[in-house]
Amino acid sequence: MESTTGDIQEMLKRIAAADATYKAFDKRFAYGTAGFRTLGETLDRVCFRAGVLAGIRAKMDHGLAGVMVTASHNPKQDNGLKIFEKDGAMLEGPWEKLAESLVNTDDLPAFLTSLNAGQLSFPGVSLHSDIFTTPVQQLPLVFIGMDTRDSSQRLCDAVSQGITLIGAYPVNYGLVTTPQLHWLTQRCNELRMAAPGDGEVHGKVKKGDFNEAWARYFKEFSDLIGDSPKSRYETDLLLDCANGVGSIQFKLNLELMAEIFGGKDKVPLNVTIINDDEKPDLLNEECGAEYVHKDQQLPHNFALKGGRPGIKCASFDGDADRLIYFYQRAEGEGVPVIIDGDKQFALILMYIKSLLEKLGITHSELTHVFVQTAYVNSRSTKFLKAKGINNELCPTGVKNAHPIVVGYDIGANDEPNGHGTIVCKWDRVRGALESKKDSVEAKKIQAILQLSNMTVGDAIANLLLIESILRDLDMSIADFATLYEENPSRMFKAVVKDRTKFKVVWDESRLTQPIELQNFIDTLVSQTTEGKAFVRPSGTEDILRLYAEAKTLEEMEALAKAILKEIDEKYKDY
Ligand code: NG1
Ligand code: ZN
Repeated sequence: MESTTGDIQEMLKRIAAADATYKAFDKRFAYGTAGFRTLGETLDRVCFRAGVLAGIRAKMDHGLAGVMVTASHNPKQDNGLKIFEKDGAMLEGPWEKLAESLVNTDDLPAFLTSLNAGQLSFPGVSLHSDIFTTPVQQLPLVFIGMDTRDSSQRLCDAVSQGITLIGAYPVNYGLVTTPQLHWLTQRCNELRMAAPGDGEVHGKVKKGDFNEAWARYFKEFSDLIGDSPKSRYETDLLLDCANGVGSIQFKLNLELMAEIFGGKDKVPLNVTIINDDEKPDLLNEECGAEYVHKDQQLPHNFALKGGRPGIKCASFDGDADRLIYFYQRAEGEGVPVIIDGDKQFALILMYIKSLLEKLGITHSELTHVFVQTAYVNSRSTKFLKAKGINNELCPTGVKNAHPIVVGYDIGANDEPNGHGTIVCKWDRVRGALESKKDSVEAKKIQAILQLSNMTVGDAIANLLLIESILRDLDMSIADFATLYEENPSRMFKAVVKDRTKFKVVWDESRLTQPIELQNFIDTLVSQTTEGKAFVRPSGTEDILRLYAEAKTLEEMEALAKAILKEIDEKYKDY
């Protein structure tokens, strides 16, 4: 039903009144790689306005969008918000621009009026219906979720208010992991597409559907392997949940797995959880995937529940979309042996590729790609090449990998920090497997792909997927770590006056400006055994990042030191 002018004026009045209750800050909020992300106490108005935007997004396109309130692995005082599409994919680029303008406008009602009248336009955004009208056929819904931060509930309420006042409907899932919310949103979208007349479909999407689905997928794969004894695979796993929402959700998975398998002792995975305190004060504090990976430290409480040399361990980050595997090599050693995202996905792709080879399915029949960032260790690249895994680089950020991945039948993308996913075109996979569909290999391929959360990188899904493969291949955590041996590498930060002046080639592996700095790096790298180094401006922090790698730790450190010195001496004020 069309809104009358009076209705619209009334709606705008309410929006203006609510907007005025939120504190404005004298700064521009940017929609970066991870959405809006900064100090939680500055985000109330941003969240209210982003709620308005998400409501509009849902109205435009078959009535569905998602908003997750989280700052992931970042410190507890931060918070953030990410908007995503009905199929669980990241918000479309042009809409990000609109979101940023709307959130930062001086006059929200005037902005909305101009937007609706077409006086304000954003390339790539097509508003094919009135933003103030609520379609009745398929209600515009926005699925909302949050992590365990102090500010999350308050910010979620602000998001809900924005959604409601623009005439859309918030569906609040409370404490969920980021990938869980992406999946629930696309699940609802799928059900809606299957039953377009059913206006109540969303009521059938429960947050536990996610946990149930993955418990079942894990069991289905497990049934294919059978329970023959394993000599190397370790069923015990020590899991660090970063004191975040991942522990709440994964415990549900474990309960459901115990039910499905007919008892906890029948589940071929025995998880002991550490850092499962939901107190917001402890979130990501000396624990979690980012801490273990970047600081190269064992998480807090490691030894509390049986952590010791050789024990298989893993860490989630604060919203459970990153996963890092690790173990302690020897008593007293603080630096863990880390199995990063690249190695996890090398294992997954190798596994699938070997099953395809057993079935005689070639690359041209079912294409695959593994998309990584310039941060990949060069030993990983060599390994993948030797194994015949088709490998491409893309700039940092999932949205950059997505367009490449969808060009293949099976595609994975990851970042060393533990974020990654594998997706497929089900019709192509099923088509290629059709004549062999009764073989155990074909069943395993499908069961493994089913274990992947194809909407976004998911720590819970990836853990169950990787454990399934390790068990089938009868591999220990030490075997996993030695899949290939990385060169020593590290990331460094350099502060410069204006990082935007540093320009890079598309895949970020080289500077195009200042070219003298790139030449300097090239010369040093050519003098270093298996040297690799690059500098790029961070997309999320006001710094330059330097990646350095070499055959030995000493050479790597010397390489990094020389580049940092050069930046400090010649490019600080560039
Ligand atoms: P920037 O700050 O652009 O390097 C960082 C991570 C990304 C990704 C984003 C979003 C590294 C080197 N970079 O990006 O992988 O996670 O944050 O959170 O880890
Ligand atoms: Zn995260």
